[in-house]
Amino acid sequence: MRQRAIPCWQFRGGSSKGFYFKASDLPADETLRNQVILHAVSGATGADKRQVDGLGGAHPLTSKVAVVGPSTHPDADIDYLFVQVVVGQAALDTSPNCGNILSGIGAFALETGMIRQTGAEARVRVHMVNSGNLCELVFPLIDGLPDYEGDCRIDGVPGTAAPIVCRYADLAGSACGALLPTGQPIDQFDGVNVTCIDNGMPVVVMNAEDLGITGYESAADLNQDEVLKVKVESIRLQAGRAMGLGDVTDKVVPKMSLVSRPRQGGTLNTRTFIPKVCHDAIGVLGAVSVASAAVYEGSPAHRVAELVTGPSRRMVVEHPSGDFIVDLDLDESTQPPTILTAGLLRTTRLIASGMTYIPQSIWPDAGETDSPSEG
Ligand code: NQM
Repeated sequence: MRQRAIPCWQFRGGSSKGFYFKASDLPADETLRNQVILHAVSGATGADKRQVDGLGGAHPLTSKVAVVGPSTHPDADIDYLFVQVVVGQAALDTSPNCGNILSGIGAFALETGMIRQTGAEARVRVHMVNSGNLCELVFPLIDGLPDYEGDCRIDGVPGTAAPIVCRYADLAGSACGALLPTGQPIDQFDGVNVTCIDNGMPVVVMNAEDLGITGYESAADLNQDEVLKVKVESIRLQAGRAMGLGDVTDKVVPKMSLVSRPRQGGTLNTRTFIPKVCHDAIGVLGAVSVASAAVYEGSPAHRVAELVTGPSRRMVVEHPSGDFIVDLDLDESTQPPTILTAGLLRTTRLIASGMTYIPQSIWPDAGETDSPSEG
């Protein structure tokens, strides 16, 4: 039987890479849409960790999807649903946001004509459907299309590109409903003090030394440390329930961040499991959540952090391949301070556009297909 063609764009978004679809090119029914995405990215069965039969790159950071549609929010220009295709598990997770894939949404919306802007600078307000939060993306334009070239360098990405300023408002409780989903800044699981926090991404923050490591090991070494991974997963399953996320066995949240003193002049140092693989850097909103955890006195992150004071705080989150700058604006009239906005820089690039193909047995095509074998 012939295959069905679906328009698809590939962008690098920040330090991730993903497949961007128009919502109108996918089934409206959510269950069928998920089957289509799983097949497109992971191939038949969806459970092959090499994803050899699909588009995915066999790693959580290259197994990501954006579904983009007209805005359903009065203060946004465009809707963005993030879908994490779980590598090797025939599962999708829409509980988290992804700030990296988000950084390509403005470019995608302009490239596909979903929105139009003029002038030297685009300002695209994105509604993150996963959580209901908003983010404004500001980036250079040429003749109404994104200017990708520039001199902004971000860790985890070779070369330089045009900067995308990402301004997030109101991230607290994105997936868990509250910034501190357990109601307090310190909890204990398996005898380890942790902060369960969700400022854009549910993360469990703990001191590396409490888990028996220094926190300066390479990501590759930590990925080989089976004893550590068992300890981290045990805490994750308990923390996930305590954060109201239920059984997180097959979910990609909460992420697990092991923090230690900074070594490169930053605020604090991190090694972050997303959630079973140690990130070579750190996720965007993961970094915002870890930086936010450091605001709480006595918390594991606060204990190791070199903090600046004042209502506008630059937090430099060190990670295995460099550092990530998060600018937090705080209202210090409350105790503890309230985190108002988070700002950061990303870059993006359109890599490819075309058709991806899925079997008609999954989603039958009413008419002719575009299968190239026809030609
Ligand atoms: O935290 C990794 C990434 C991410 C997610 C992850 C992200 C974010 O590096 O907003 O960007 O935590 O799975 O893309």
